[in-house]
Amino acid sequence: MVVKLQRPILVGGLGLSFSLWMLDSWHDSIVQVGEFGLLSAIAVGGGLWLLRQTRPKSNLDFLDDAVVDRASVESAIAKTEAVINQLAQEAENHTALGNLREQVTQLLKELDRQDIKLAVTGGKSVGKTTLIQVLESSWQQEIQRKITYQETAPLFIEAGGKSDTAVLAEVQKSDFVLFLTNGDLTDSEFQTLQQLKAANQPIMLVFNKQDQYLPDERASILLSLKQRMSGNLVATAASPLTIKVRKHEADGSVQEWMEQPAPDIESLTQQLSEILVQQAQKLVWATTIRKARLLKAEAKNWLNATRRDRATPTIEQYQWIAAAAAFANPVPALDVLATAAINAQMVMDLGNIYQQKFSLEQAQTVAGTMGSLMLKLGLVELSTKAISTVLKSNAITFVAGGVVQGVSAAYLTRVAGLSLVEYFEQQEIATDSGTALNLDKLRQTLQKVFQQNQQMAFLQGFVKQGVKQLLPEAQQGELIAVEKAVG
Ligand SMILES: Nc1nc2c(ncn2[C@@H]2O[C@H](COP(=O)(O)OP(=O)(O)O)[C@@H](O)[C@H]2O)c(=O)[nH]1
Ligand SMILES: [Mg+2]
Repeated sequence: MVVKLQRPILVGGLGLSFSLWMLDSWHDSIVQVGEFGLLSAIAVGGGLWLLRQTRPKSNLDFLDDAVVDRASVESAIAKTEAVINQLAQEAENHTALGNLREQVTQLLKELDRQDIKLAVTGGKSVGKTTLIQVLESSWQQEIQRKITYQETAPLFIEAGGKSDTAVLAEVQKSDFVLFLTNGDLTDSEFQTLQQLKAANQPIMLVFNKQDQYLPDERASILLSLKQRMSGNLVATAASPLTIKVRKHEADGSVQEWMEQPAPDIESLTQQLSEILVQQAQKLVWATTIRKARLLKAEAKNWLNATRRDRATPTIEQYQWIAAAAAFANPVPALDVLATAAINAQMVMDLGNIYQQKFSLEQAQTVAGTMGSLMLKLGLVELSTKAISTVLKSNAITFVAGGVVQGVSAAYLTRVAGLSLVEYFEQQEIATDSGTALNLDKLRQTLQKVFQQNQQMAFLQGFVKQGVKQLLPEAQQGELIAVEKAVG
């Protein structure tokens, strides 16, 4: 391999110019040492100096900004416990309780965990295994903490294996993540990095196999990585390619031999050491907070499932009450329909299930608000039309008097009820007794739930069910006869 040192066509900051100047001036003195020496000089010059610049923007900053101390971890664990206790209160013998409680006990122990968990992730064959081996055998870190390495399953593999989501969830349980790439970031790499950052995961982007590039390519990749990843970034060569070394003897003869360059991981170990010396304790606490939040989400899922089991029959009950009312009095204008469809009592009942207590007056306000939102969003008109269409296509127009209104009222009640349930599910558990509605969120939820329940297949089933509820047996018999005749 012949390395030709060219001045990279890069415009960088002062640091970069300085590193180029250093390379130039080192060039003369190093050249006799042979290409291997030169390679390391390039690594030092092109890598280290470039990277120095990125250091102040470390994405460990959040550890400084946010309060990460023992008290904040304890408070996160307490919040998780509160959700678990709530579940125990609402579903005494829930099968998940034992496991959830066990995990809380583990979390409390984590507060004083000494060893550091380092996850190494990235695509297939980026050098994860190799890097771990090199780090284990050669990194003498200054703090007396045991470091356990964990190589994840490879990311970005289309078929088979672990899903990226599963890998990312697992990675969040480690204290620090080394994310390996072998060149400029692909879209999926970039997105994954963003996700990890969004999850407050301390991370370092490692450009491994940098030996595979010529110095100017290497520098431009680093620059591009630096622009896309504002934070920790280092370049390494965990297992550099063997290179041919040529030595000119005094007698004019030339000797050549192959040499295995030593791994180049110094900038990585230097930065890692610095981070660990300053932040090890905070890293462990931050991990514990992340784990507490994951556990809280798990407990909340169980709680929401339990509550939904109780909410569903409630919604169904009010749905048919609304249907009967609108059927019996089938002259309502659209707005009356919307308002009548959302029974304040249903709001109260659902609120009770979700520990959001409303007075009757508050519940009436919520019902009214939802009614006018549904009108404004055009849901009332849309659903009435869709339901008429379904009824017509089933050749049952002759019973139309009141049926459209009845089924529409039932349908809108259902959408309102499911929206409320979904809205309540997103609320924090207990503590906040605030019943002020977040209108924006409610609007979004309504639209989403409406769309989910608008599929033709669902509507057809729903209309049939509605007709069954509203019409006496005899008429239904006729209906079926008509359907059969037509179909
Ligand atoms: N040229 C070069 N090859 C490397 C480097 N690091 C790892 N490799 C090679 O890349 C291949 C895949 O490495 P491995 O550690 O198994 O990747 P993993 O799938 O991410 O665990 C192996 O052949 C390694 O020798 C490096 O820095 N430079
Ligand atoms: Mg591997």
